[in-house]
Amino acid sequence: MKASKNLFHLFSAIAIVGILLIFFSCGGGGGGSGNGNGGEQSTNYNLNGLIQKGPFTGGATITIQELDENLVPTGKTYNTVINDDFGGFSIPVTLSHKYVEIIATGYYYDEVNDNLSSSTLTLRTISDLSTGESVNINILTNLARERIINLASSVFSFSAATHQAQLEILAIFNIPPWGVSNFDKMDISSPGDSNAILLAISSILQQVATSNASSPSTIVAELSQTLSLIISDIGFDGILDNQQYIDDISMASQILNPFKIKDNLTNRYSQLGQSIIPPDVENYLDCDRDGIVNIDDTDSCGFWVEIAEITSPSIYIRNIFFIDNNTGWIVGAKQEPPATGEPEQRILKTTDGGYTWGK
Ligand SMILES: [Ca+2]
Ligand SMILES: [Ca+2]
Repeated sequence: MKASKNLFHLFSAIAIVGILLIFFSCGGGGGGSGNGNGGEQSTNYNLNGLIQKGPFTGGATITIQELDENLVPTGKTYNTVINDDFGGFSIPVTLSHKYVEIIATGYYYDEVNDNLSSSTLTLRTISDLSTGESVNINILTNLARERIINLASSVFSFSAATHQAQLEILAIFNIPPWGVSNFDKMDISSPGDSNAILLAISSILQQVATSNASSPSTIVAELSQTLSLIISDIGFDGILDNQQYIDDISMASQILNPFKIKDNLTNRYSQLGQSIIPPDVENYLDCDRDGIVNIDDTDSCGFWVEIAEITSPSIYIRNIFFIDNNTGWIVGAKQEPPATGEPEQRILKTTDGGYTWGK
């Protein structure tokens, strides 16, 4: 497979150099908004986005608070509700500053347990509308919010604080940060690596809550408590130190069934009349708990991962077996069985885990 353990260490080293560069290049703090200090110039936004643990259901409430350059609420707020079961919202707002905090409270579809949450969950984001009017609120934006505020209150600009908080949170889940979108642009109902990362972390924390809950009715309370504890642990040092939660996260990452999660999500959206391709959550779990997520690991942990359709040589598969992660055979026929007689047989072999097949 690709990448390796060493690659992540390289990522970490480069990331630290990158952070230092940002740190030294933006000494003045603040963030340099186009609105400036006096900031009375108003801008109209068509603010929209998705609220997702799993998708929030209709009736969820959303509060938008304008924040000033120091991320302090100005007192200007807007309220709206979600009208569908996809977690979507859209509201025109007029703001004098580009920073907002969005707070959403509601029931959600639980993609791990395939049911609606038994009570409401509150998720937040702190976002910069100059990066776009679409702002998604999810478990990652919720984890990052307080850390961003703490970093931005020191010498970090808002964008550097956001970047740093995101690196730290991904590191808790052993996820290399390269090419990852801003948390508030991720969407569990679309394909892509960043979306897969969101779905993996959402599902892991849902599983932690499920495992720790004394009954199904307390899963959401358990999830809220888990989120609060992680937020306060990483608030000032960016590192999760609570060993119990480190172990719980690792265990959840192992026991989750990623294909059931994808099926659950696909079926849920299908029941609501929407066809989706869920992201490949299996890539960002760690099924053997060695600290390397599956996409970068050489272990397959006994489950199959779809990598490519075999188009050449053509084969009608009858059986497939592997003796290790890389070496396997397909037994089949050159074409679909004819109505009478036997089709011509074919055996193909792979030595690279199924990426290429030959005779
Ligand atoms: Ca800590
Ligand atoms: Ca692993």
